[in-house]
Amino acid sequence: METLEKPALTQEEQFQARIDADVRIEPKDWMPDAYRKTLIRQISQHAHSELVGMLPEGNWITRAPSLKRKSILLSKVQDEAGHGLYLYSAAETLGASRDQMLADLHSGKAKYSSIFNYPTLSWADMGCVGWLVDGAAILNQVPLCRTSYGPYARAMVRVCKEESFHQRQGFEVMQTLCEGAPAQKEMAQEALNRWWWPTLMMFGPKDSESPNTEQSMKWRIKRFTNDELRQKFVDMMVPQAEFLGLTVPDPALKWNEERKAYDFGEVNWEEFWQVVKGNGLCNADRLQARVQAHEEGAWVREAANAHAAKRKAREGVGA
Ligand code: BYC
Repeated sequence: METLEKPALTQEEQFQARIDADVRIEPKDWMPDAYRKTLIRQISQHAHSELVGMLPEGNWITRAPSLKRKSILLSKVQDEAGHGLYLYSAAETLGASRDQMLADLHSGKAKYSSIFNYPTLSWADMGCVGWLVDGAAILNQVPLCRTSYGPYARAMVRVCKEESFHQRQGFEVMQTLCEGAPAQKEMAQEALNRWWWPTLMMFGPKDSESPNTEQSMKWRIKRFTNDELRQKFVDMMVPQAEFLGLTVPDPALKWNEERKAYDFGEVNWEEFWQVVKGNGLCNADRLQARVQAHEEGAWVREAANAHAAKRKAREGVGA
């Protein structure tokens, strides 16, 4: 009797079968070009966000209200630099060059998170960045610890541990202000009013308008959609705002008993796309500060390279 042989799986089908079985993809494994490209795009944008993300908080290091607050803020900003480094390294395992990634950031070609194009105007903004922005980052990044690409997933484990500390410190800044004088509580409310909507934008466009979500979900690069994470964020943050005695600036916000989730108002997508396109309040300043820091750091890179070359020659590496 004739047996019907199953046609062999294509390389792409084998790849998808590994993803579906939750087997991690490692740098030397075969992968579709589009998977590699999507990962380089997402990881490098993420790395850039960490670097640019140092600037709004860096703005307050010299003006922190106490030595304790100053040293906490300083180490938080240093952590962000470290996150950028893990992420650039993860992108390099996919064949991306660090010089090229940085050149794309400096020329304005590469994207980074919209949130860092808003100014930090008061000390309460340090509370809001930690509480809301890092809170959003954690919600987005904890699932990325299970992303399908090994080096990215492993980098995220450490990033998330540090982000949890950052978020706690932000909440604690907010709590201190809310339990303080009326003027301090007002400052906290005013900061929440400015940061709430931009934080909701961090999760990206609505699913129906997100060109990358569907494929990234199939490849398990993303484990939740933009809208799913945004909803989780609102559900997590509203009780925290209530605990602080603050009002979330959204008149449409309402608990929906049927969905067991909050209904909330529409994000201003026009503002989001303007910021993404480079027209936000601080886009130009942020890029200029990054370019200047890179130029001023040239001597450090040159010295490190010269030192490495000398050591290589002395130890006969490569001989
Ligand atoms: N800002 O198809 P979509 C942090 C772009 S670090 C700017 O949904 P995707 C922190 C998107 O790139 C925060 N651009 O894209 C650091 C795409 O454009 P391209 C960063 C945005 O990739 C220091 C287009 O819009 N976190 O929290 O499937 C201190 C269409 O979007 C934004 C990460 O990078 C935005 N908000 O989903 C404190 C996490 N949203 O590339 C805190 C990893 C979307 O096609 N990244 N765009 O030209 C991700 O999870 C995903 O890339 C996103 C977007 C959810 C952000």
